[in-house]
Amino acid sequence: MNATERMCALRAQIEAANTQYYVLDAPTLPDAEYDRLFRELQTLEAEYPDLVTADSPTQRVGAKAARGFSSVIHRVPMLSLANAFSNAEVIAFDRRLSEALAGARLADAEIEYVCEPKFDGLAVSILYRNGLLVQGATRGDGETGEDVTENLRTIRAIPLRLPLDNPPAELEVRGEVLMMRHDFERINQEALARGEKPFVNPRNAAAGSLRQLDSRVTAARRLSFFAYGVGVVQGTDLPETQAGQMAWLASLHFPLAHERRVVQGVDGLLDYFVWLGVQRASMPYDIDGAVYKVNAIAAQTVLGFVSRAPRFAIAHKYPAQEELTVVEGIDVQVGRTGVLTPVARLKPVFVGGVTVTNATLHNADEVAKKDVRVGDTVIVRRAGDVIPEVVGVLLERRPMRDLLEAISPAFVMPTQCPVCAASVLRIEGEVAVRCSNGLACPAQRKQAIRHFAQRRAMDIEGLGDKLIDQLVESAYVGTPADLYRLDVATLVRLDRIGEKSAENLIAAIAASRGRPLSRFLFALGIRHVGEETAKALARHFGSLDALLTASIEQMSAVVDVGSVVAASIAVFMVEPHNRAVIEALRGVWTDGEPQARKAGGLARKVFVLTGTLPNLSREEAKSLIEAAGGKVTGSVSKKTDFVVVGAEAGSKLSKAHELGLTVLDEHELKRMLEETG
Ligand code: 5U1
Repeated sequence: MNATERMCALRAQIEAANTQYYVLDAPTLPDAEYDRLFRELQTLEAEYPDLVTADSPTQRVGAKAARGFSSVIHRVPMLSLANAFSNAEVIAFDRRLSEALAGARLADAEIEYVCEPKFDGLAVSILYRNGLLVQGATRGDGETGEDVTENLRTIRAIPLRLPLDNPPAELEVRGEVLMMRHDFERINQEALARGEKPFVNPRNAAAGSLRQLDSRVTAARRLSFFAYGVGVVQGTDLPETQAGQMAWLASLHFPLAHERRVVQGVDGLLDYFVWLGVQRASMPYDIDGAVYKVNAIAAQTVLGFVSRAPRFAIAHKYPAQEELTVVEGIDVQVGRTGVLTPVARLKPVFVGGVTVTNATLHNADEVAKKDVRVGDTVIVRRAGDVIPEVVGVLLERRPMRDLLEAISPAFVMPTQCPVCAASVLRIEGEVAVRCSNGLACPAQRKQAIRHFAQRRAMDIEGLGDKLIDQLVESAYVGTPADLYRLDVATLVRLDRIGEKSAENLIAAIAASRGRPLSRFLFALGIRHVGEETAKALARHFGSLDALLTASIEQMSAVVDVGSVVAASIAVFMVEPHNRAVIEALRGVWTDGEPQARKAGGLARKVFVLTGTLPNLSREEAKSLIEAAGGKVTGSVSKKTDFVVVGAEAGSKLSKAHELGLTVLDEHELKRMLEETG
């Protein structure tokens, strides 16, 4: 192979790896191998500069800094979308369209729509001439944007050349540039390590990164891209549906949201909105709603545009997840393990669908870094079910600094527990500080009971926070074991507890007897023992007594349990107070772990999920498999029993074929679950 051939092969191999990694979510090359190929190509190109091509992966990062961005006029304007903030507005949208299309004899039944996430990023346009990426631009005001070609070229998810033998003379692909949450965390950590101010959210980070004059900086930020449409097209015919056009873009190696769906009618839209809302928290990037588009392009053409927005599409927005409010105080809360957490008391603000009055400030270092003071205007964020947090301070809104220094000095972590006044310890190597009083501290006691009773642990219905506070403060309950000694006569002595509620609570406590060992182990609140670890321990040891007599080595041998977890369990179990509580709780848990409903069914079968299943989310499929006794892992190996595939399955499917594994689709999985159930 001569140098030209080798360079050509390397380029193809590197771009294929980029597509696998960034577009198909299915990496094929280890990072070290990718870097080795990349360096080999760089060396060859340095030796033969005349053979460097514009679409070479080495050319994604321009070496020199630009002076400024020139303007790009959008030949097809980049429109914005009308917004719907309620179901009623979506229903009105569908009705408007149905009437307009019925008039044009294009719809007599329900309208077919394409639904996709509304990315919380920046809209861009990418122009390919004869298959080569020649220009990239921001949306700007929709008519004129900025030329960010060099920066867009650094995004590895964007093809530099279209994989077509006869590419169209011109193709403009539109979509959104965004930053994945994990990349956001990483660049913020790097910024903090350099003593710089972190970005407030992934969208700001993506915007700041895309508008860098030096594309090397953009490259280091690792932006992502998702396509959602086309602009100028010359020299090819496009499919006649929106979904068809999207599938065509996917075949050209453009990344598309996995959460795309085709639905029927307004019910389909509203169901999709709820479904996407559930996916939202576990998606790797931020979205702020769903976008609905009429699927048939002929119908889109008939519907046309109204002012600056297409009439055939709408963005259905989730309630805002970030809002501004004022800090009214900084309290310190004591958690289950005694950790002291500063919490901002806020002027109530509606964010992410709920009224927020408190937001975590994490720890003293975070408060110092963000320099949050009483009286400050702050950005509060609530993502999914996550505890609201203070993202940052709007320093420009801070009252005069000197004045503030006098009335609201910088926050200092107390040296005594704010609840029991015991001394506070800072553990070596940890940012957190802890109350030294253990379960003698009422705050820790309350949290331990809360943890024990929660739905995922012993699931004691009706034992809410207020009641736990009352029970602990009245000294009726000091440990979880005391719950099982309560009676109606004792409960009715508490304020605001009637006979009926007391009876219900006693019944709920009784109903929690007999929960499986895994739930009980999780309920004990041993450090580092989460639900999955508790399940693994229960499966392995079968009984609590077997675990109590196990050595650290025997515990470490359990999958999912390392030496740190094993040591933590051992420390918990030798503590006399903990042993006494466990002894007092005998009879409350049931040894053994529920297995697959039919012996030999899916028990211990190992599944891998890949691609998007038509009706089940990954989480749903995982819990169904686990409920039937199976296990879901992330990578395909000889130990895998079944690979469940959906749309756009990547290299895991090829690997399954290579290893001769059994491949199932969603339908077959459901049948298997039914048969073993
Ligand atoms: N996901 C998505 N976002 N977004 C924004 N699709 C989409 N489509 C758009 C815009 C402005 O416009 C087309 C409907 C023209």
